[in-house]
Amino acid sequence: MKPIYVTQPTLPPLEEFIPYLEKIWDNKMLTNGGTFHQQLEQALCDYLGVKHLALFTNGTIALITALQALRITGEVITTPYSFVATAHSLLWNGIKPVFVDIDPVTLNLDPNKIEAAITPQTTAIMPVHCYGYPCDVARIQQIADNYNLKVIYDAAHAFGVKDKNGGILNCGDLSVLSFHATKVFNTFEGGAIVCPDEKTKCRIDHLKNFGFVDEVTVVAAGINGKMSEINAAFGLLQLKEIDKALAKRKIIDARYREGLKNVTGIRCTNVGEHVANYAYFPIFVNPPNSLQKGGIKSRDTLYEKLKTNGIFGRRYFYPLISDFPMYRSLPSASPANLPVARKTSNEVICLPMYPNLENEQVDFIVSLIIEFLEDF
Ligand code: T4K
Repeated sequence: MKPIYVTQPTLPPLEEFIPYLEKIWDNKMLTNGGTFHQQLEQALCDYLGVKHLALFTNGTIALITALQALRITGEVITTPYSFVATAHSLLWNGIKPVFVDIDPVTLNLDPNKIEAAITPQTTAIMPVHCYGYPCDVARIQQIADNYNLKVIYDAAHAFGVKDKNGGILNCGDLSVLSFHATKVFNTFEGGAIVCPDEKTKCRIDHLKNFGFVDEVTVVAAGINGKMSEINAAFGLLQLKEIDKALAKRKIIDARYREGLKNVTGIRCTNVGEHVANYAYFPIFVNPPNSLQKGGIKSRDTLYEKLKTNGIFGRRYFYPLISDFPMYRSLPSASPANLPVARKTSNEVICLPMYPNLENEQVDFIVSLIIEFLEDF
């Protein structure tokens, strides 16, 4: 049987990509803000309902650049429950991450715990809309306003996510998307910064192009964060099918939930379906006798069992970022400071979730989980 990975990109028929390649070959503009780059920026603004968006070569460089664009220094409050790129973007800017625990339902920064972590050095908050579940953006903004802090959302998982007030990508000062191959919308590698005004977009565009404003003027120590024409063209093609892909994800999400609803020891997330983009399908594994079987954690035993059967779920996000060597000596990384994040990180498995996952495959995964729990 072919392995079933946690995700698999949806690829359009190859022949549909050929005309885009022909155009690139004709124009001979391969990168540096070519036609497809411009078209994709506009198409994404329209689709996502945002005013300005700057494409990037990947989400990590976009995060690093977002911090530069707002001239963030000192300390930034962030979550330990994310992909390492979130905190790495701070270190790359010489900024000290300050980890704050997460909310047990949304799995995002707990707004009740942010204020206690603010010091005179704090300049910004970098929350993550983990799994595409929206942060409590209103509370976070209120705190930011009270303390005069910037907010940069790591929205790598949150393509197209809306809350009751509309698209969450308009929240905060900037939002950063990832278009990596494993994401809901992908350009092979890619990312973007969503920004509220033309002036900020201009600064970001300079920063992603080495700081060049024109042939002879460099206004900042910028980086090369530009998206190439091939990536942008692929994005335009992907965008045509995005609604269909999201609808398929929703069906898979519902099938998992139905299959797992009465399974003791497994819990699904519960953030309200109207807000989701079904980017991931995390489950929490917490059987009654979870430390039996030679002390091996039950989550990891299930993870291995799935692997043995060709199902490559992932423990996103284990270990916590705060446990990696470059972070663990920070005072805010202490386990006592992050109990909810730690518990979550020890229980979670993200099951395979992608539009082409078939019903039988979902049912097989569910049956393996049920069989595993019967063993206890
Ligand atoms: N912030 C957050 C919150 C993020 O989650 C991420 C990235 C970022 C920032 C940074 O954005 P980027 O700089 O990446 O744009 C993956 C992705 O590489 C990473 O983009 C993503 N988050 C993270 C959550 O997941 P890995 O190390 O788990 O990927 P990998 O290669 O093990 O892929 C997972 C599975 O997907 C594979 O087992 C097979 C399948 N796969 C993967 C690729 C790359 C495919 O079927 N095709 C593919 O092309 O990090």
